[in-house]
Amino acid sequence: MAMKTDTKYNIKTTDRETLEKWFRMMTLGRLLDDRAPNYLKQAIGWSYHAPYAGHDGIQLAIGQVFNRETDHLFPYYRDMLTAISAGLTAEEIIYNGISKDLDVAGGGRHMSNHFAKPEWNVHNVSSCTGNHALHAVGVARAIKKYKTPGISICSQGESSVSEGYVYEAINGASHEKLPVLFVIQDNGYGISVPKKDQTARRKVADNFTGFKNLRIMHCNGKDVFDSMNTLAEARRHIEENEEPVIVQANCVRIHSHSNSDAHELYRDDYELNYVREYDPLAKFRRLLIRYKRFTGAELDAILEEMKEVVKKAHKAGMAAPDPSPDSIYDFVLPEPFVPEKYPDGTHNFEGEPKKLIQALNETLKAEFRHNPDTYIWGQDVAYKGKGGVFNVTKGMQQEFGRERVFNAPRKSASSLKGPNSPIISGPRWKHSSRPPMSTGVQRASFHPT
Ligand SMILES: Cc1ncc(C[n+]2csc(CCOP(=O)(O)OP(=O)(O)O)c2C)c(N)n1
Ligand SMILES: [Mg+2]
Repeated sequence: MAMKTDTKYNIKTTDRETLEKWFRMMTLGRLLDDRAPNYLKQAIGWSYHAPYAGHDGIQLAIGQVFNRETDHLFPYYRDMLTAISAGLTAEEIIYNGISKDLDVAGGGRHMSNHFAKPEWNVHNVSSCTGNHALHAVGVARAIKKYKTPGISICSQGESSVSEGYVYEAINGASHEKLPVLFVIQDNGYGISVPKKDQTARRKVADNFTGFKNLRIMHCNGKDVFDSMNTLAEARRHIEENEEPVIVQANCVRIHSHSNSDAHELYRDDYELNYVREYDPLAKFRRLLIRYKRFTGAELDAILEEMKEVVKKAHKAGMAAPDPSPDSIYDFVLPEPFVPEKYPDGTHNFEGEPKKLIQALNETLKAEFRHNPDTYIWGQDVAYKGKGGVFNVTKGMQQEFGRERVFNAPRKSASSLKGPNSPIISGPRWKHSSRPPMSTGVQRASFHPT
């Protein structure tokens, strides 16, 4: 399964400029990752921090393959380096960590360590592990339906793959051949639960080997080059073969799960030592020196430079304003729709009384005629003339075609997630640079840019 054809990046031939760029980002990331717990200790903020150390190779690679002009990225709470590699600055990471108004993810509203930049389609995701797999698939459906370039990238830990909705997401992506890159960062644990207690296979991605239209690849997520080559090949495969790919990246978790966990309680000294020995940043540094691409002194100079960047960002973070208390209700609910025809919401239409089902059916059809960006799908909505258990969608597939009205697998979670649909504003969230609303029924507004 894991055919790798692209060995573009390696320590001998990758240009020096690229290597330096990677080392800078990896160094910056680790300085911030190591510093984040201090903010909580000093009661400044960053109440939740899940350190990424040990996932460095794969996270660097996710950010590097992500193209902010065309793609959509759904990172998870451990993805600090992914966010930096995608382009977020040290200031942006700190504003997010200590919930400042300038936080680009959501103006300080989201739980800390949830990195996003909606302006670039680096999306805000829920804290429910793996839930964003559905959203990534929904956006990929929009990319495919609207024939826009780009892919959707979903990143998550290995234990969250056992969630039912992740099955729905992968099943949907493979069934509809959607351009999704699922990256599973396997650090061997879901908090304190080892993966042998999560699923029968050692590599959870292999649970999906029977799926059609799906390529599964494995890589060493601790190794920058293997991660870069695997994700580059995965991206090529998605674009050329028009089907999803799962990449399972083998990582280690050097620290505790988060700042509310103490891994000494369930990991012995032997294990704590060996995960530190696998430190991907230390390995990358050793390689750069051993192959004479950089001297130790040059790398130390970069480290000092990055320390200055972090110091400056820290100062900016401490001086930045908190969100104004008046803004507490902003972006919680969309502005109410005020209809032009009946502004107070009551109509004065006189006519023959109709059955509710007929009225729903006619309303849906009227909206579908009015707005070509409307879609409906789900279990039983499209079969011949039936149109659902109560015939609400009767006649719609015949009138609007299979592209807009179609049956879907039995998947309750994904049907209920608003953004799991082309009913989404993207690649640029249209309404605001803040988190998008997630309502079940909206007008579609997918705006290729
Ligand atoms: C739906 C849901 N259940 C449980 C949790 C609590 N929780 C937070 S992280 C986590 C473990 C996730 O492990 P994994 O997916 O392997 O990612 P890792 O943290 O190891 O990177 C759990 C159970 C949650 N956030 N959401
Ligand atoms: Mg894990």
